[in-house]
Amino acid sequence: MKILLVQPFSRILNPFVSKGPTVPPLGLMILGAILRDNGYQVKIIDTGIGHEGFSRIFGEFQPDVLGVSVLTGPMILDAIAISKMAKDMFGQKIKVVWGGVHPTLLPRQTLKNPYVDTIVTGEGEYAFLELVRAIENKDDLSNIGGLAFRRGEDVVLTGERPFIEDLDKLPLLPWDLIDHRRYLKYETSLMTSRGCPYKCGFCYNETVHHRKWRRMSAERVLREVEHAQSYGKIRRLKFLDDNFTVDRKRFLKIMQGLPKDIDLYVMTRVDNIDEELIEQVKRFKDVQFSVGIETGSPEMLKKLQKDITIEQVKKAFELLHKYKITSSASFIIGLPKETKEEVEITWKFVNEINPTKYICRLFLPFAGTELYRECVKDGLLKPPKTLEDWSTFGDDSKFTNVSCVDEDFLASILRKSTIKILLNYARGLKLKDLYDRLNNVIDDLIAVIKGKKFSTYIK
Ligand code: B12
Repeated sequence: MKILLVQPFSRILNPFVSKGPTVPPLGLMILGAILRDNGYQVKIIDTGIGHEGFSRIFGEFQPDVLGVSVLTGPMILDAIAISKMAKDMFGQKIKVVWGGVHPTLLPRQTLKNPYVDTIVTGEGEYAFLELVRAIENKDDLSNIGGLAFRRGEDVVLTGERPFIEDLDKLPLLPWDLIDHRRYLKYETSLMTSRGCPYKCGFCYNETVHHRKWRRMSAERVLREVEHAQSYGKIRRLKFLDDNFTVDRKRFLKIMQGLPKDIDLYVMTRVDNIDEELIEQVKRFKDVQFSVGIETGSPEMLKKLQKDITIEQVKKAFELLHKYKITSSASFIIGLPKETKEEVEITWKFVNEINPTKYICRLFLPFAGTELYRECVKDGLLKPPKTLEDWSTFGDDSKFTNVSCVDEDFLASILRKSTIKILLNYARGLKLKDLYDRLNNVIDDLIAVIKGKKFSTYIK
């Protein structure tokens, strides 16, 4: 059996972040490793780094199963197009399986799409292996937990599977299954825990992970780092965990075991930042702490259930500035019922805490979040009726405004933000990086002209 795993194209582009750092399709890589260890032939295509045409890939590889990873937003359209192409070429011979956050949250609506046969909800590792085996042996799917599929006019949901408790048992990332040089050249992204104990109103975590935080042990994380390093020297290590510092002892152990001649990127919370934490990271070449602040308004902060205060934010940023740690702060504007004054408070607060890097996004009421339910209940949002309707999420030209602020004002703040972000970015850019990145784009263009690649874009 041959399985083709695809990361669809996300049209959310930032031309100035360049073609450099690219996030590897970590979910698909782990699925690929498990399938391969169990004797299946696997190919992974990440449309984010460009690829040959799908008709050629399908024609040459002749997959029996197509697995597609889908988030809410524009990538839905690409996921549908790839699935349709597979069905057009192979008919019912190919089984199309979707997984990832979006189909996990909305399996029934997703299955209304005729090109999707089965959905794996939640963690995919063992559910997908069991599904592939069942497809191979033409077994009934209803005994496999974590699936959704059509039976006649009905949709069958086989129920949630228990979480994978021991993440240490997962295989090491199979960098050889992807063009690892493209991913490891600038930074090495890893995910060493799942879930988050907090309950932020805009996050999917409560619904999908039930606020249960599970982690790899420090030893296992260090083995993963060493494994990645065997593919080439690590320049920057980026931990994509929703919150990397939940377990302080684990964090300190990992920091002590890492090579010191690297840059480090960690996502954390302001209430986790103190002198002890900073002491552990000072020895690295460059350290970036990324935190979600979301708003400068104390009322909004409460509404978001972030469980942090404006004072904690200020204190954390004082420390980060004192120790010259690179900080990255993200904010959201256009929150449900947010007023113009509250948006202005946020903008002022950004300038007050003055993070090194900064992201400002428009609020999107994602399914499976507390604020989504609230927006629907309060009549601020009509629930999107089709799978395609969700593809507009993240497309700034079609945003749904659930705030009390007019769209022009929100757009003006976003424009001001973008200028600030770009100026900060340009300030931090090293000449060598610029050269590397331009080089990459030129390589890509030559490949496209020679017909070796289907698409190129600057990310
Ligand atoms: C890296 C990342 C990205 C990458 C790509 C991620 C990817 N490979 O899919 C990029 C930068 C493109 C991205 C974009 C966006 N992202 Co993002 N991203 C992440 C991040 C930080 C890590 C993803 C990851 O690698 N996880 C680790 C792996 C192991 O988990 P996984 O991918 O979920 O895969 C597991 C299961 O889902 C399942 N599975 C996944 N795919 C498949 C496929 C098959 C066939 C099967 C069987 C199973 C399966 O099995 C895997 C193993 O258990 C997550 C946060 C997080 N904690 O996950 C946010 C997250 C996924 N992103 C999110 C959001 C909001 C976005 C954006 C909308 C943000 C924006 N406005 O710009 C865009 C959407 C773009 C679009 N739709 O076009 C939300 C999800 C919201 C949603 N409802 O989909 C998350 C959860 C962050 C959050 N806490 O809110 N993102």
